[in-house]
Amino acid sequence: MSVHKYIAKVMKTTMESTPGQTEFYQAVEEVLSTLEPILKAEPKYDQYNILERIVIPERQILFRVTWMDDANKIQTNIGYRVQFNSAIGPYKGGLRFHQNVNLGIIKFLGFEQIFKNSLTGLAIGGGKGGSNFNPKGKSDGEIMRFCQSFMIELSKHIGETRDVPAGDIGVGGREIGYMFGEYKRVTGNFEGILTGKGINWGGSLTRTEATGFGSVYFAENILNKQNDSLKDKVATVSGSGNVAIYTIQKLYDMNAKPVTCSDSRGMIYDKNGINLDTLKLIKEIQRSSLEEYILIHKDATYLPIHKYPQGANAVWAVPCDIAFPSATQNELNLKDMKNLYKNGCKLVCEGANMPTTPEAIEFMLEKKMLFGPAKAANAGGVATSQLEMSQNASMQKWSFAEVDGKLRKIMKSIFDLSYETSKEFEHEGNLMIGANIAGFKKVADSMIDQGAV
Ligand code: NDP
Ligand code: 2IT
Repeated sequence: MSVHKYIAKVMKTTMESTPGQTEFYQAVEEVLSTLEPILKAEPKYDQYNILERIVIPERQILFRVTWMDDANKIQTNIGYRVQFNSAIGPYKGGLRFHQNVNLGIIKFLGFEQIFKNSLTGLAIGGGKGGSNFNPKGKSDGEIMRFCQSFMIELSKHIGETRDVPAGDIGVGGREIGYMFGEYKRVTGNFEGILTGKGINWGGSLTRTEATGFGSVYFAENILNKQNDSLKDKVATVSGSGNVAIYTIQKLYDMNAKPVTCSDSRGMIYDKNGINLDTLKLIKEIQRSSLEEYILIHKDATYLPIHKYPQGANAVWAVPCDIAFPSATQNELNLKDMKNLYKNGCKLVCEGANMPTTPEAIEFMLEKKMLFGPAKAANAGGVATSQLEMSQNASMQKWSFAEVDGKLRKIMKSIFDLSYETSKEFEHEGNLMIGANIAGFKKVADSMIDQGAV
C-alpha cells in the first residue's frame, strides 16, 4: 500500500470508530500528514501497524464528578483522563478545566502530548485529562470541593511511575494544591503524583515560568539560526494565563517588546509594552477581566471580543515581528495569518496547543514565514515537570538558576533535533515536519521493541 493510502486508511478508520471528535481528527491529520517522509523510508511502521495503534489511547477513563456548590446544591461534571501512550515512560500531561472540554478535546491534547514529551528527550509517555467544569465565577470553596471530588476518582488511576498529571487551562497552583491534598487524604501517601506543586511541598522552582520561558527560548533558537535575535522585536501575545504571562516576562528579559495580551472576553493593545505587574495583579491575584488594565494604563486600548472584526482575532491584526499564540486551540486562522503576513510578521511561535488552523499553517509555510510548532515550542512546561519528578524521586531541590539552565538546554536540544530531522528528511527548516518525525520515531521504535502492546 502506498504511504498516502496507508495514512488515508488510518484517518478513515479513526473518524468512523470515534465519531464527532473534530479537534482529535485535526491533531491526528496534522501528525500523520507530516510523517510521509519517514513512512516512505521505513516500511517497518506499516508492517508493525504503528499508525493504527498510535491513534488509539491505551486507556481512557471517564467519570462523574459531583460536588456541592455554595447554595448546597449538588452539581455534576464529567471528568476525563486519557492515558494515551506509555511506550517511553509513565503517562504525563496536564488537566484542563474548561466548559468546552469533551473527550475529543482531551484526546487531541493527549495525542499531541505523546510526540511533545518524546521530543524533550526525557522518559515520559503521553496523557491528558480534565473536566467540563467552568471555574469562572466559582468561589474558592467551590473550586476546592470540585477538585477534591475530581481527585477521589482520579487517585485510583495515577501514580509516580504510572501517570503524573499537571496543570493546563483552568488548572494552576491553587487547583494542584487542592488535588494534591485530597490524594494524600485518600491514599495516606505523600508522593509526587502531580507536577506544578507548591514550592514548600515538592514543587520545582521555574515550573510556573517554564512554558512561557521555554517558548521564548525556542523562538530565540529559531532566530539565531537566521543570524537574528529577539532584541528590539515587537511581539504580539494572545492569552493572559500561565503561558502568556511568562512569555511576556521572558520577552522583556530578551529585550523584545510584547504589546498585546488577551482573555476570553477581549484584548489589550499597549504600544508602550504590556505592563507585567499590572497583568499579574489582574490575572494571578484578582482573577478578573483584562478590561481593568486600561483603568491604570491610559495609553492602552481594550477591545471586547464582540467588537473584533468578523471571523478574525484582533490580536493578530496588530503589527508585529513575532506572534506568540498562547491562549487556546484554533485561535489563529487563515484570515489572522494573512493579517500577520501583511503587517510583516516573520515568525509564529506556538505557546498554546494547536492554536493555528491547518489552512493558516499552509499559508504561513507557503509564504516562507518561520514557524515554531507547539509540540516543540511549548514543550518547556512538561520538560520542567519531568525535572520536578526527578527532584522528587531523588529527594533533591535545585535552584531557580539550575532548573532554568536545564530548561534552556532542553529547548535548544529540541530545536536542534527538530531542525536536524527536517534536514535528514529533505524538508530543511520545516520544524513541524522535523518535530513530528523526531517525536514519532522514538515512540514508534519503542512500541516495536515492546511487542504487541
Ligand atoms: P490558563 O488557564 O492559565 O490561561 C488561559 C488563557 O487563555 C486565559 O487568558 C484565558 O482567558 C484564555 N482562553 C482560554 N480559553 C479561551 C478561549 N476559548 N477563547 C479565548 N481565550 C481563551 O492556561 P495556560 O496558560 O496554562 O494554557 C494556555 C495554552 O497553553 C493552552 O493551549 C494549553 O494547553 C497550553 N499549554 C500549557 C502549558 C502549561 O504548562 N500550563 C504547557 C504547554 C501548553 P480567561 O482569563 O478569560 O480565562
Ligand atoms: O500541554 C502541556 O504540555 C501541559 N499542559 C503541561 C503538561 C505537564 O505535565 O506539565
